[in-house]
Amino acid sequence: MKDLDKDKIKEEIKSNVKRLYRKEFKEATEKEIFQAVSLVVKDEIIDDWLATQNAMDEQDPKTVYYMSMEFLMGRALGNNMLNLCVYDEFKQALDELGLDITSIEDQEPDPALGNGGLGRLAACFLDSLSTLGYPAYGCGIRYRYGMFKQKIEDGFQKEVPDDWLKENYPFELKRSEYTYEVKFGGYVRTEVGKDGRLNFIQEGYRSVLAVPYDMPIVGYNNNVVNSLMIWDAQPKQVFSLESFDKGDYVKAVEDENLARSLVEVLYPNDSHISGKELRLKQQYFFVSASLQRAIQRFKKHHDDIHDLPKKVVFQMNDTHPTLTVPELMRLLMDVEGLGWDEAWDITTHCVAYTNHTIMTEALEKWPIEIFSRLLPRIYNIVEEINRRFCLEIEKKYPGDQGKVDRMAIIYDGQVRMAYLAIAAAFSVNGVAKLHTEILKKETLKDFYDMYPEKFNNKTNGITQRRFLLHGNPLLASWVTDKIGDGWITDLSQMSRLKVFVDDEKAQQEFRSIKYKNKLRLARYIKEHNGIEIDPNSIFDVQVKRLHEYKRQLLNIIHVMYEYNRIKEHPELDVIPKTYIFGAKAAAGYKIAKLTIKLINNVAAVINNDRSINNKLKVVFIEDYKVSNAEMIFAAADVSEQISTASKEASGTSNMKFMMNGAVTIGTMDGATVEMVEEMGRENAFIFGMSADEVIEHEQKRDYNPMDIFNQDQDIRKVLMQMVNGFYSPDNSELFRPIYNSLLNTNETQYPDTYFNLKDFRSYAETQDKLMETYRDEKKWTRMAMMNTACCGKFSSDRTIQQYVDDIWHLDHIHVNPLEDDEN
Ligand code: 26W
Repeated sequence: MKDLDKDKIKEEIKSNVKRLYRKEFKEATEKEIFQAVSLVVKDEIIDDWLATQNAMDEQDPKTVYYMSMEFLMGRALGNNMLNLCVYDEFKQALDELGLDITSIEDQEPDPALGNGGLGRLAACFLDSLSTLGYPAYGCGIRYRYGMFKQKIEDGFQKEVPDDWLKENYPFELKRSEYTYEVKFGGYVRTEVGKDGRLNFIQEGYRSVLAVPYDMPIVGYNNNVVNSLMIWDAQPKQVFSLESFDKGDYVKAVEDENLARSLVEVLYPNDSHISGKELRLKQQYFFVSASLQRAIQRFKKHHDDIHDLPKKVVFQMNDTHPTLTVPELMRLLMDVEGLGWDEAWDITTHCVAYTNHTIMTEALEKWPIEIFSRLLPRIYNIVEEINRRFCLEIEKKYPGDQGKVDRMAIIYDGQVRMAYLAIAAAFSVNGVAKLHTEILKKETLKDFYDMYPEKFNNKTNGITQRRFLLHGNPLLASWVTDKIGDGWITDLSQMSRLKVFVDDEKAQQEFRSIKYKNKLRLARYIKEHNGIEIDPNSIFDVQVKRLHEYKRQLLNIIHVMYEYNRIKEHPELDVIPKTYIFGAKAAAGYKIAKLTIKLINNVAAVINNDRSINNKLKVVFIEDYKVSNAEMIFAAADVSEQISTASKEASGTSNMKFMMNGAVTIGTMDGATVEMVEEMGRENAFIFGMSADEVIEHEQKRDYNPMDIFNQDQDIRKVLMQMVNGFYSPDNSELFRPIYNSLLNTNETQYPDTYFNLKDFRSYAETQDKLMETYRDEKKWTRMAMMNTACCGKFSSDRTIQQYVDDIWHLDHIHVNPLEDDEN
């Protein structure tokens, strides 16, 4: 489709090097060449981007605005080349210039404007929206510093700022023409207008300018390029002596500080709410700016604002963008001049909400003191929404004050954001079947009883274009060899691989690809961690954010147990195993950070014990992020999905492993349940309590880990080693807090909240079974191949199609490539 051949590419790269750096090509550094290559790719994108814009103007399709505090995009260069279908041409061109395409890709900073699952899901969704040809904007924040870089020093996590914009980032475009003002604080004055209506006027406020940067979201081979708009903040006027003269000195400095601090940093926390005022400011900032741009776009083609729901839908990615509700109300009433009922009718037909967690610590609540001071007019509106909502509850459940208290949006001095979102949204969805059922039956039961029609499930998915086509080129071309390349845009075709799972030759090919990917990861680990690992050992991998509920602790306790066993029984015939961890802990999450230290200390002891003959190795990969994740999934034999059942809303790394032919050891939690449904339980290693059992124990409060500790000598030994200096000779008390979290009853918290000890035996037995299965090469390869063959359901293309069918009802856009003479 492109008239770019490798010779033209070479020419353009060289000329860009000259243009950008006034250098001959041979003198350029890899960084400079990365910029030059990116510029060629960007030029390719621009025409399609424009054409998509034109198509949207002409066809005026219904458009989704995906509102999210986080977009964990990962690197763009390789992905863009692939989606433009020019990757091979670039690879050849660079080859002929004496360069390796992956080392050029490695020069790109990893745009990490997100924490984990929720942010990465948003990025996968954008890729699918463009590929399926649906009009969409991602709306977020252009954090100056994204997710911190993780350094491991003496086994401890150290957070280092992620200065991703230090050098010019090639895949963004500043759009100053879409600058909007966003106001904070002050007070609201009312005034009766000429028409007799009450007008609300905010005065004495601080304000900033929101300036968007657009990033292109390239669809696969279809000329569609949507935009991710991420907002930067600028002061209205830069501090000047002039304003000092006018007596505005303090205001000018304050505005400047506000703008600077607003988008400074992503909150690196995805488990506990921080309740920080600045975070609420960030939320309002990007919501207000995005809505203003959306409404301005709408009004370009429409006179009647009542038609907004026909053309626009806002999807709120968790509660973080819930201010979309009152801000849309404000814009419709205070700016567009509508009355309450009309505004509410429009708003409730435009907003939808996705829930991503049942963990109560993560459910956002804002103290009304902060909320009303920072957003006085918005607070007014939320109060009125709450007043009307409580009346509605009373009407439905007369006399049931308990109901009203449980469901009120404003309660006990706080604004409950999830309840605000549900009261206004026309759709509320969970992210896996089990998760949605738990929302309906437990977490949000009152709301489900009141609005059953709002609730629906949308099981998460991932984009095969990044996590197979780009991340695992060997397996990708093997799949294409076997079944053609239709899977790239229709993952359900993967099921056609099933005919090969018993084919000896195919099995051998599959194994050899896995082996090569293991070599690639081993090289990376050697380079980045200085640890030598054996590609013939089983790669058992757990990579995800560090959380107690995800139970990295269960994993490392089991490693400690295995180590003891090998020491005690050197005659045991075990297959060498390499346990690989990768995880960032929120900077203030003490027990999570200590778990990282424990993993590293256990690694130090085990990896240096010559007596165990390399039967066991433990590696902690520093700075787990999208770019190294792609490589890790491709190399994994075993995928650890061991959360306490009911706690992991969906999980998405489970799907990435599955696609890449790793076999899961896991609990029946999140989307793992549906993976097992697709491939059959015989193709996974399932253990532990079910969600129902967990919930029952939680309700009865009848679990006492001390009983297990007292009875199980192996567990006892491992836990004693945690506090007798075995793994921390310089400070035997170092890991006491972890020990206490498992065993100590103090009044406020339940010991072993996440049932590590309860599930331990079942986990250990299942690990043994896994190792026995691995001995049977054919059986194992078949299982691994079945994983790849059954992953079809877990494409984000499928997920997005379901959002479109059931919630968004978007129109397709048809993009015709620009004619040459238009270029
Ligand atoms: C307020 C702080 C905060 C920040 C982020 C609380 C909670 C979050 C997110 C909801 C956490 C998150 O990333 N959840 C994950 O979302 C994924 C995508 O749906 C799911 O696959 C994971 O199971 C869920 O943990």
